[in-house]
Amino acid sequence: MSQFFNGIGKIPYEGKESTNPLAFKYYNPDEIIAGKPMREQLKFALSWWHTMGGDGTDMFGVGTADKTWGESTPEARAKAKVDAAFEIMEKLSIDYYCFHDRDLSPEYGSLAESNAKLDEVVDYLAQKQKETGKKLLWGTAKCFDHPRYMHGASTSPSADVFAYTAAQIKKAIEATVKLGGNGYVFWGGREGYETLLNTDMGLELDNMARLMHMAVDYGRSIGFTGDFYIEPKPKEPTKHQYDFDTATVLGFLRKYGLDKDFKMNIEANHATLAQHTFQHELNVARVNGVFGSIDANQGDPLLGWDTDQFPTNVYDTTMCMYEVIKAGGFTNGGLNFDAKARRGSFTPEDIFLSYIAGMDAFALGYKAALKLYEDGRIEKFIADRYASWKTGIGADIIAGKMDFTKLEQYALSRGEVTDSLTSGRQEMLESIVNNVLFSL
Ligand code: XUL
Ligand code: CO
Repeated sequence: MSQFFNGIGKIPYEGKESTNPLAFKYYNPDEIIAGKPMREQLKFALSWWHTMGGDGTDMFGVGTADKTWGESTPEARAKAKVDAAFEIMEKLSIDYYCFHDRDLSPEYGSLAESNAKLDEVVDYLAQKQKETGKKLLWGTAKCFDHPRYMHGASTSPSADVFAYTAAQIKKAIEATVKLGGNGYVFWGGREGYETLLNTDMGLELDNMARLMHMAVDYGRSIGFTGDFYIEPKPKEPTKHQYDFDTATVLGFLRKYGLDKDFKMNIEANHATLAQHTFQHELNVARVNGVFGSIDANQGDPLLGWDTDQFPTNVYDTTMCMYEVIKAGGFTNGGLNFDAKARRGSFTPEDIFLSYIAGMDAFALGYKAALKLYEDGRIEKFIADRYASWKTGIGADIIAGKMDFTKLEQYALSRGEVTDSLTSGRQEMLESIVNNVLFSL
């Protein structure tokens, strides 16, 4: 097998005192943490689209990084991408990867030909997985870049486009199942609208649900036992994406009876675009029993678009992992780096340096989150704050023993309630977080 990164060896864990840029300072893959090796707790995944395909092209300029992998034909490039990806995963101690069908193998002249070429790459991936033990976290289909999807895929006004979408997703689910993936993602793509002046939103939403039901039926019929995910995002590429945020998606899933098969794939930068914190989205998913997986990245708070930066904000990774711990850890999901090195970070080393930055930020965040959880002050504060629901009138309300008339009687006899209000202590709690974070 050819090596693509000859100058870079396996990235070692050297600890926090190390100044070697090509070493982990916090991510120690085999260190046992909360009963499992760190690599199993964090379940890092490489994103095929950014890492193997993204060359820095943006609206103002062409690519800056060479992602041709030394090949000029699409077939040879697809195979070289596999070799290069497995080399990156091996050297970075990343156990999982995620793909869109067209990241693995592009579109050819017809759907049948595209399918046949995709099969070849999937067979090669299966062989590489067997040789290396690397795994597929989730698969998805790129139903948004080809011009046929200009008005959406399952929400296109064209029924033919709906049919094409179904065919493409059928194949992507087959590839996911063949590679043993435990997740299949629906990210909105162009499922949304630009103007309501040309849009039948009711029909589009019904159709989106129709397609998802078909996906579930087909996936289960070919032995997919994992989770289907929706990845909420409020805008971009369309002005209004139907999968706006977790709460919106929950309403959709429940309305259409999809909530038993779908969970959320929460992306940090998408949360920011929805004017939520990353933690908010994770929390909404957790308390509603639909937390699934994470697209790890970060946005720029001053920009209104999806910058997909590698996550380095440890405060955010800490609060993210705090939610993951409270959700009971990952089951089928994991931490997929839906992140790209900046356009100016164009060298092969930048791939490694950016993953090291993101992985260390999550390892550190996980350690801090565990410490925060074990410290117990935050959890105790929350429990105490709601103590009035454990006994007396609160317990009676929860037990369903009360109604408006009885509550009115209670309120009349109880009188004013100010004496049962306590401070929210936000500043004290924020300082506890700092205390735990910076005494690591
Ligand atoms: C787009 C995005 C996608 C999904 C997979 O914003 O996040 O890459 O993660 O389709
Ligand atoms: Co994403």
